[in-house]
Amino acid sequence: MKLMIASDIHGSAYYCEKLMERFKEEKPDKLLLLGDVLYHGPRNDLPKDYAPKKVVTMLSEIKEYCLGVRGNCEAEIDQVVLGFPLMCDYALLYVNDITIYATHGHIYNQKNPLPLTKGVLLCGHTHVPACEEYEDFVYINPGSVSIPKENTKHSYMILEDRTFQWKDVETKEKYAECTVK
Ligand SMILES: [Mn+2]
Repeated sequence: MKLMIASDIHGSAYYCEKLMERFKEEKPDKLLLLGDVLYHGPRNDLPKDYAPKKVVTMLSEIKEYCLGVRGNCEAEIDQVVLGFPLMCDYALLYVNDITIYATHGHIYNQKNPLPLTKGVLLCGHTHVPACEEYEDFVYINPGSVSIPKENTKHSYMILEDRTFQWKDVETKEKYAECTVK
């Protein structure tokens, strides 16, 4: 299956719209959102075209495709307006023979992993793309759709077969990839 992965939209209607354009082109089987969907959070500047209600409208249109985990900026009311499950701290997925431990990253991360055996620990939260091998897992981060940090790109990821690709959400250009064993 083809999985699209995105994190840390933080209420940016501009970048969410770009993500929706890429979603229509990529035609993934599912879109996995790693949290921090609607609000900017007190440590971030407002992202471009900050409009959480517009983000709700866009994601609601494709809610049957959406899988989610809770970020540290999510509020309880988000579950009511978004219409797909988003309030758990982590989700386990088994995709293309890969066990994926999906979590936002503020609780469980590469320094505080879940009890993992041979899989991918997929986190957002840092807003910095990453692919790092550890003894029991590979830590992978798509970076942020709207507020990238450390001079990284406005990103999303595509998983096909066993290869994760990092792409620029505005240009669709692939700028990195990682194949897991
Ligand atoms: Mn965030």
